[in-house]
Amino acid sequence: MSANVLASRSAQYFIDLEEQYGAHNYHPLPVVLSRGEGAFVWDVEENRYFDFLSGYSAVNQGHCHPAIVATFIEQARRLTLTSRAFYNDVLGEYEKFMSAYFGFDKVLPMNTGVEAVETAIKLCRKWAYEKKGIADGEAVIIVCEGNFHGRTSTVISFSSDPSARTHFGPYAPGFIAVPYNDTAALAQALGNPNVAGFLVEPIQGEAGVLVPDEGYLATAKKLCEDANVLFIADEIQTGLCRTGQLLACDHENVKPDILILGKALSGGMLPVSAVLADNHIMLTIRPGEHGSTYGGNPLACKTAIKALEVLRDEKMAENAEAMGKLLRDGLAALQSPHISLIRGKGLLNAIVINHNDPDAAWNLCLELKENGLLAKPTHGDKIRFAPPLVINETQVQACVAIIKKSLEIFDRS
Ligand code: IF1
Repeated sequence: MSANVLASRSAQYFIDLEEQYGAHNYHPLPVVLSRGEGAFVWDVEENRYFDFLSGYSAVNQGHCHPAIVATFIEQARRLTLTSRAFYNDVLGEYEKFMSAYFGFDKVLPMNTGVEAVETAIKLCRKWAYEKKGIADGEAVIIVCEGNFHGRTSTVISFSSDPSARTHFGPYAPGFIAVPYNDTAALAQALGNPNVAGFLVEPIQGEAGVLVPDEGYLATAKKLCEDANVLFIADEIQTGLCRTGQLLACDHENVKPDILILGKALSGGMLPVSAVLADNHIMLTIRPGEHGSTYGGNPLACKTAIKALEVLRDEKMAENAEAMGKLLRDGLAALQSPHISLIRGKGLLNAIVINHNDPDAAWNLCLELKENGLLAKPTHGDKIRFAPPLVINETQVQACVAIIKKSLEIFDRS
């Protein structure tokens, strides 16, 4: 093989291209992926890795799930986009399927997760002015400290993470933050008559997989009901079987007033998100008041139906529950002095590294990569462990062994 062809296939060749021609808005692990299947990805040198990030929980169904890919290809050859200026023979079927699958009267289809969050904010405000009777422009939405709901200017306005908001002002008004997992603080904030909604992640992902106390969601929902405030669940990362139930809210039998979905809604094929609500909320938005070019396109809708059927038919919530417990038990059994905390629900887990070296988590991820497992630190000392929900018992045990071996780097220094 000629030298220039060999060079073109080296990892460094691809890394250099991104360095020169791409915005530097990420700091990726030094690995160049070229293929994915199930719980695995392969780099350009054909090294195989367990994927413990799953596209930030967008490939819950496993990489390139054959049934989802086949559906995508079939629809891509038939009709991909009509715009909402016209009807088509897919959107209505999708909306009916989503309504029955999640138990809401209606769905508003969008594309990225943050677009769905923005849509939920607009819907909540509309309901507040036209149904609750809050004075126009005065609606307030309660959010939690440590939240992550996306990266648009409105959404980072209520972020508490300096890296997400510094020098992106001026910030949108109309939001107040309360400590996460604190129902007393929420109750106090709900005393404000202009509160329209409470936007919450059932588990805070980016903050390092913070699992709230048992009963937090149910108590918060009750407090919102009593205050005539909409409970808005951002299940973009925690939903779609990731935590061992269809939705993380299902662990407490909480039905949100507004449900926000994204990521794995398409099985990692393309951006598909959705906002679900019952008629008394959803119908406050009328024709021409909200929309999107690709929102609800036939390709997205067909793909999402299949992605949801796969989650159900392959019992991925049950597997996430069982494999998550196996993973956490396996990590606990290591009794590693380098792990100060193991937490999570289903297959949304994280470990907290017990080291004062600020690069410890990053260095461990580099070692994990060398040993065949890809993971990435979040907020310094935490490493998220979130493999695709198709991972099996043998694979979980192999991953625990990889993690055990990789932790030995801390015994060398
Ligand atoms: C990045 C985090 C995860 C989300 C929740 C809305 C969105 C996300 C709960 C917006 C997106 C992604 C975004 C990606 C990294 C990743 C992430 F680290 F940023 F926070 F998963 F934890 N609500 N999360 O987690 O959805 O618009 O991206 O489709 O921005 O670096 P999106």
